Amino acid sequence: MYFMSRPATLTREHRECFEAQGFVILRNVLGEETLEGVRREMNWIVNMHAGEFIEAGRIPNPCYDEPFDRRFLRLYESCLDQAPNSFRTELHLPGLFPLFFHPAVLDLAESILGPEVRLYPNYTARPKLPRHEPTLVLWHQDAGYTDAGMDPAGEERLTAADLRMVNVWSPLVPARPENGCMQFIPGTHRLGVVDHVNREFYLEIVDREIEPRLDEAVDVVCDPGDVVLFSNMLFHCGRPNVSDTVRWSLDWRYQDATQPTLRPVNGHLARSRAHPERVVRDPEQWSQLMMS
Ligand SMILES: O=C(O)CCC(=O)C(=O)O
Repeated sequence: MYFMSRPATLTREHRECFEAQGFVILRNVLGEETLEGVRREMNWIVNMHAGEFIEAGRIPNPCYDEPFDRRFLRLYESCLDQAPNSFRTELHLPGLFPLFFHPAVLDLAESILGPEVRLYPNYTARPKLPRHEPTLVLWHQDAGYTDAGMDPAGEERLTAADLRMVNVWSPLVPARPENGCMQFIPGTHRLGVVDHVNREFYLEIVDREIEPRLDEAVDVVCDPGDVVLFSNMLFHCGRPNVSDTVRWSLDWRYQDATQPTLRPVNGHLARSRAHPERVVRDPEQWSQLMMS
């Protein structure tokens, strides 16, 4: 069973599902206030883009009247090739704090990772546009993107498989096969890091690993408020968006903060018994930090 009702903490059933399948979908974890705050910030980013277009004389109006799931498409429909596929460094906005540091989500992360939890320095908002190759995330493991490195004591060589991470994915609009929901292949988190090839926009798992398993792919159908937890080793991709709306979503990661990130940046502490004074406190502090 992949789909669970709202948890207080990760129950034994959730944990067994996460461990056996590599993911678990938790329903209705985020409240409307959190979601509205995140959508407001996404609109703020879209306003920036609209402002630049107007200044350059490329569009006559900023399309304020368009609904959230269409406005970004309206702005870019005549120049899809110039549309950004994601926002990352832009996410240090106050309204993102209640999402990334959501107590219930952090409780879940803590129950998997232990008391020292960092927000890993890889958080992304995706306005996935219809028929837009750069937003079509190919079959991959997140671990495929992370180089190996040494452990904190400098004794052991680590790969992304050793990093003690949990990925989180959550949509701002209903995510369905038509608008490009994600797909997972259950159980593939146990296969180790497989070979990937470099495609134009993303890495892709090599054919010999993915093709025999495609029959087992499942659609990750979910609604705003739902939270998907998955392993950084799980085979996953986004379906093509063949609708006429934008599939807005966010993905972020937590990690056991006693582990190295294997990146040049360290992320931000979200829970800590050892150093509570270093935990990001509030939306204002978050908005003054950077992806670092
Ligand atoms: O949102 C998507 O379509 C893909 C997201 C993804 O690959 C991830 O969260 O690691």
